[in-house]
Amino acid sequence: RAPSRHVAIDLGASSGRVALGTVQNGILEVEVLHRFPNGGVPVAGGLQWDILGLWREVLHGLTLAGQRGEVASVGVNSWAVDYGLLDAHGDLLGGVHHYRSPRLDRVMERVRAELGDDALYGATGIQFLPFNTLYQLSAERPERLAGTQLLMVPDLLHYWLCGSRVTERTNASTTQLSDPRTGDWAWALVDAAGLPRSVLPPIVEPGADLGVLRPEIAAETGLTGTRVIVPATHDTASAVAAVPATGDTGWAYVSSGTWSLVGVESPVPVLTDAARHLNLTNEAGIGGTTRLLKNVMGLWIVQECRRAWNADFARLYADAAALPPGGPVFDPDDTRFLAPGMDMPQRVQAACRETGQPVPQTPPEIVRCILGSLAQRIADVLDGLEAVTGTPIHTLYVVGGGSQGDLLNQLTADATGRSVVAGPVEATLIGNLLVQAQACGSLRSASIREVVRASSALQTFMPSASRHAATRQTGTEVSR
Ligand code: LFR
Repeated sequence: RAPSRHVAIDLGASSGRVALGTVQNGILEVEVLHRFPNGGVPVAGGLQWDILGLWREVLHGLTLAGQRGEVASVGVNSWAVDYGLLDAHGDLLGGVHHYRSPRLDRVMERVRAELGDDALYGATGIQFLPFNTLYQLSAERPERLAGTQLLMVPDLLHYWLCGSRVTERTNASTTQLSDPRTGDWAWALVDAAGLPRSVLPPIVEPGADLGVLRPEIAAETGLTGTRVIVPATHDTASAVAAVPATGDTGWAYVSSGTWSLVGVESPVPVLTDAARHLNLTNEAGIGGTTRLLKNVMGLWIVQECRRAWNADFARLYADAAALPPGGPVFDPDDTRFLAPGMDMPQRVQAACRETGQPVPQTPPEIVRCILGSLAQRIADVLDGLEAVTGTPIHTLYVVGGGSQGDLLNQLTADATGRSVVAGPVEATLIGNLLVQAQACGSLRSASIREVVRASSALQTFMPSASRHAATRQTGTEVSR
């Protein structure tokens, strides 16, 4: 059977990739054609994305793909919650704000007080994060929303690629404006929030066919006949689609990158009080599944320290790994770590000092403290997920760029007492590509996860003999 070829564009908060995927006989080969940096641009006291710069990189990557021959389809995914506003003619109005922009100070608190947590969570099942699209839209000047239409970042690029204006379901779910039961916008909430309904475009499922590239884009890139097939446009949804697990339950995932998204896949949304109290989110996955998960701050804190230190990180990680276990830990989800800043190392030190622990001094000590704190937080969230779902979790799949970090993987195995299976590193690209391939009929009867397992090298980390690990093992034995 002839190979089928697809292009995935994965925009992450710190870097972007354009990759060519070839599916043949149930195996996916991925070749990254183009990598480029990304990040917030500080402008006039706020923080924005360089959306046109990203678009230029996308076009360059597509041109490289066009040089390789025929491509069946292309699709974009990115981080969640951020959007552009289009006027009636389809022109982008102003910039695209970064979810870490200080413009959102206390907006969530105001909206929560007005609408009530029960109503918000009951309508959407989405965790309260200060940057959700709902709060970003509530912070807009009302006149900016009048007569405009919102497109989430991947939707905006799809529009520029092919002219179609729709929102894809997995990313729409992160807005905190959609209903996890119907997959449509939560209209009563939209009305209650005072947002014009006309701002929200129709929602489509992952795998939807948006049509061929605009003629000028096809000519520019050499991609004639290539269709735009919507992947799971939320990067985390694409990554979760590519978790190499077998079976429906008994496992959890961490999509590890700038954020650590810790969760399970559920056949239905879980909107219980217990889920709300843990601030678990019900984001949409592929095939009508729910990603019941929680945002843990992730490698962002390390990335910002790196920016502040400008250090050799391979050396730093090796020194951090050589430190003895049992150092200080802090709550990485404290909102003090959300905003960018050259003082990130000092914020970590302050969090340790305030809780009466030894203060890490050297960069390796600080890195070790951050990774240990992330691992501990992941362990706590896993316990919460087990309690809410009533299903024991025995294996943790770590996917994404952060799965390359042996130290974090081992610390996670130790803190959680579960075996950690690491890889694939490019889970987001893989999930993106395989949703496109499936929509094009190229996987035949194989499931996406079967193809991932057949195509990826994975590494397992067992918990070392910590007290937690011993308890956990006994607990499993007893429950058997
Ligand atoms: C990860 C991610 C998370 C989302 C955060 C902000 O890249 O998409 O899932 O909560 O970025 O958009």
